[in-house]
Amino acid sequence: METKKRVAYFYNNEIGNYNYGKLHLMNPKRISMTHSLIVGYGVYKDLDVYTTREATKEEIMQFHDQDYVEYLSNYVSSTKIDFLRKNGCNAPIIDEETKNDVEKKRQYGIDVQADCPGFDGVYTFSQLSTGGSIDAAHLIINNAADIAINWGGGLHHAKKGEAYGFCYVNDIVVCILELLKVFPRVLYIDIDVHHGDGVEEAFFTTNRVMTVSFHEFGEDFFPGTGGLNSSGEGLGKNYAVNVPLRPGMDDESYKQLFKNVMNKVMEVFRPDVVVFQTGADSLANDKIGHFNLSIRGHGECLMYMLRFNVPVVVLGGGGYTIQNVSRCWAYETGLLVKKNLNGPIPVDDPFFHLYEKQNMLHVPIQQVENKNSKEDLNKIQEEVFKQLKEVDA
Ligand code: V1P
Ligand code: CA
Ligand code: ZN
Repeated sequence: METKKRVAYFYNNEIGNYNYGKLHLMNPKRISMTHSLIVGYGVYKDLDVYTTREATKEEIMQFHDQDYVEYLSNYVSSTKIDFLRKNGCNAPIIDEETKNDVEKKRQYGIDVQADCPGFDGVYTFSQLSTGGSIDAAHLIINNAADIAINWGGGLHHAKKGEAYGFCYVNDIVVCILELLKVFPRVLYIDIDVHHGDGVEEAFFTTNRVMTVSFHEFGEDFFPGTGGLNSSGEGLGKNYAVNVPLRPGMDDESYKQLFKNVMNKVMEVFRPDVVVFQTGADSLANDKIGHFNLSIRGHGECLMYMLRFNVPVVVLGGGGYTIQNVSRCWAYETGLLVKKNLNGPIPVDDPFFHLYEKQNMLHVPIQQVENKNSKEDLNKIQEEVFKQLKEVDA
């Protein structure tokens, strides 16, 4: 008989209040919107709910360079400095040299091409994102949960000494480093529409972590890494798995490929624990990604991994049509506690006005051309299987 899984959920009300800037596509409000739906649909009572704490500098420095973390933790925007000065604050706010050092900003990836703006609270925001992922790992380590969710995590692009692609601190790498203190083998799965480059890079030379990323690839799609041939180095050779895809992936083709690849991965790698990055920019109608997945299709991939009876840390990630992100992650939280959410958005939801155009949890998707032919997908699967044959875990 299948036993009920213990599902833990990390949330902090503060996280939705951080702001990347008016014109930016990353909107932390989607985390609060997800939470409201989780409460509104009554999923909350089936979860062990934890308040997310801020990760410490020492925890973050398990992966990131000290000078980068110091820079980030001291960051104060020029707007805030101007505001404080205008309001009579004469005390030194920050080392003027650090603030004005354009070279440092460039070095640490802040403000570069507007992807990673310096905004007020950028460090605390990153600490909250990372605190949830670390404590999710700890619950799994202590056998206090079978599944631990942190929708505020999943920021897969951040590099050791540099912010990148909307990500400042790589909560996923820190989470995996925690798990590696206890578990011999960790499997990382990434269904964000972008390549999970920061996580791949961090574990490129080890055979204790297998990274598997499904992503859109080609025609200058960000970040441009994650081709089939990027497969790990040294001891890590063959332990980085990439599934590069063209626009238009639909439920049927994505689910089939996902299940086939993950079945083989589980057979050859036999992980002790799974970390699942559930980026929702692979859904249809995303403002950046060009896949065409339904919320149900996306959720089926996550649920597929539960059959292997291995504990799972579930993290968020990208997602730029924010109503669909909250729909998707609330639906997936429901699935994890065996509830199949559907129907209208609860009318008393504090964000109800944002769903008014389409007030159902599941939204119809238009047919778009799938630029991946059956032959292309068979070829990719064949190549991935060839790589996995070489794995001797
Ligand atoms: O394409 C780029 C860079 C800027 N170009 C010159 C190359 N950046 C992308 C970054 C996407 C980050 C995705 C993060 C995640 O994987 C995880 C949280 O989802 C980019 C794009 C784009 N269409 O690819 N940045 C922006 N758009 C952007 C738009 C408006 C304001 C700021 C950034
Ligand atoms: Ca991905
Ligand atoms: Zn993404």
